[in-house]
Amino acid sequence: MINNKVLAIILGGGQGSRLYPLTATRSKPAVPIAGKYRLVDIPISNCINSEIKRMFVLTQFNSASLNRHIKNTYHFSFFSSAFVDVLAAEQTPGNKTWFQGTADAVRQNMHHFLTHDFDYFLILSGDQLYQMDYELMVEAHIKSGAKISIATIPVSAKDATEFGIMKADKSNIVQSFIEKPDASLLPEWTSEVSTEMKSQGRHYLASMGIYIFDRTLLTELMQNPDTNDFGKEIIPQSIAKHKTLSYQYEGYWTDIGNIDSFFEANIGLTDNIPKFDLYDRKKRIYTRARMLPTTKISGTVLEHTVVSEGCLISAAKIERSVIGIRSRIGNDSHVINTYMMGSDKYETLDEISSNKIEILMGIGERCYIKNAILDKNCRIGDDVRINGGKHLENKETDMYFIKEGIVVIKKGAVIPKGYVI
Ligand code: ADQ
Ligand code: ADP
Repeated sequence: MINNKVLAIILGGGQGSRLYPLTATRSKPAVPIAGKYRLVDIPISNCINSEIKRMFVLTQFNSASLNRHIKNTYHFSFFSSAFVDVLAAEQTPGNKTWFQGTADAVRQNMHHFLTHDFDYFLILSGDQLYQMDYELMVEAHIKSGAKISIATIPVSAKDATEFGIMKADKSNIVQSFIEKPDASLLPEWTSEVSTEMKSQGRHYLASMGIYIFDRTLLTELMQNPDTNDFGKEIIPQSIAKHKTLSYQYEGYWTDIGNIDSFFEANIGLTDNIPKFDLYDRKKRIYTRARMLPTTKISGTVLEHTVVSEGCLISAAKIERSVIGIRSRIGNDSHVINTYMMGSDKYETLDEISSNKIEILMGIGERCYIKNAILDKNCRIGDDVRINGGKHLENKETDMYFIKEGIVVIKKGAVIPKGYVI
């Protein structure tokens, strides 16, 4: 049982600029994924499934939707020591700035952590999609006698420049580490990997940004005020001095820190056998229990589509799309390769029949929507055409944001009838 040995710290995000505009009005952990969850549900569920039940979520700004989500979702037994606490960057007499980086975020909250009884810090990223049993990693950490463990995954040369890359010896003890190496340096950084990984061209051992630190060591390291980041400073400076284990993982893991990877991870859920398995009872992903009504669909052809609860759909066709909670999609509309996050509420029949609402929440009639992310509470008028794709240039308006061909309709945006993007 690692229950009382581990305290989990979830790095909920810096300014979240890479996920803009999804992070324009909410903190990164609160960004909705997969139709009904939020980003923070992934590491929290992994912790719960691994019997780790004390978690802090560090975030740069405190959004109402994050606090509400955590408060409404994670209820533990009255007699349990389990908790999920959000710690937002705060100004104190000793510190007037925001978190300067991941290690600084941990440093500034050390006084909150150290009041608890535990032996190991488990540091997690808040923007990754994966299901991992941290208990096995903690066991490997203890068995190896290491002071630090880093979860690692083999990656290809194309991806290697995005990650911390390391080399380990035969007993998986890390010998050297470089944060996001330049492509020209890569030939020196290949590692021995399994035959399967080799066959996929994944020759580089990347840090997954998941760390275990002995409590005493991290407490000591945090006393140096000049180190602000785990990847840039703490890890590279520590490996020569403190035994560091590479805990290799070969399951599905993806970083969803930018619009493109966020979009792909969501749309990937529509595959025949998605790499991220939401249907495995032992690796359940938890979220808020909303008690929504069933979804009603009429006259719609659905192909490789995931539909959440409480939707009202009478579109002509929906293909390779993820449709979020309470979505409404009108007659004769086509939705292709799109992640629609859904809505926070329904408009009442009275509101609708009073004709006070010019454009209803959701997608109207005869629309064509392709390669798009529709943030929550959008109102897409009738006959709107959104044809995302690489032919579109990056662009921002009050209503939308285009990044690498993906059209992101901003939260609550109203797209007038007949509008074309
Ligand atoms: P990056 O993901 O580029 O690389 P970083 O931007 O520091 O590193 O983010 C790590 C996590 O911390 C993310 O979840 C991020 O949202 C969060 N975060 C960032 N700044 C924060 C802050 N000020 N307060 C709270 N949370 C913050 C890291 C490692 C690499 C490794 C990759 C794997 O540095 O070595 O390969 O993760 O994804
Ligand atoms: P979801 O998780 O379903 O997306 P949100 O947390 O965004 O839900 O809330 C859904 C809606 O309910 C929003 O309109 C929000 O303002 C409202 N809401 C939910 N809980 C509360 C609360 N405790 N106080 C005020 N409004 C709330």
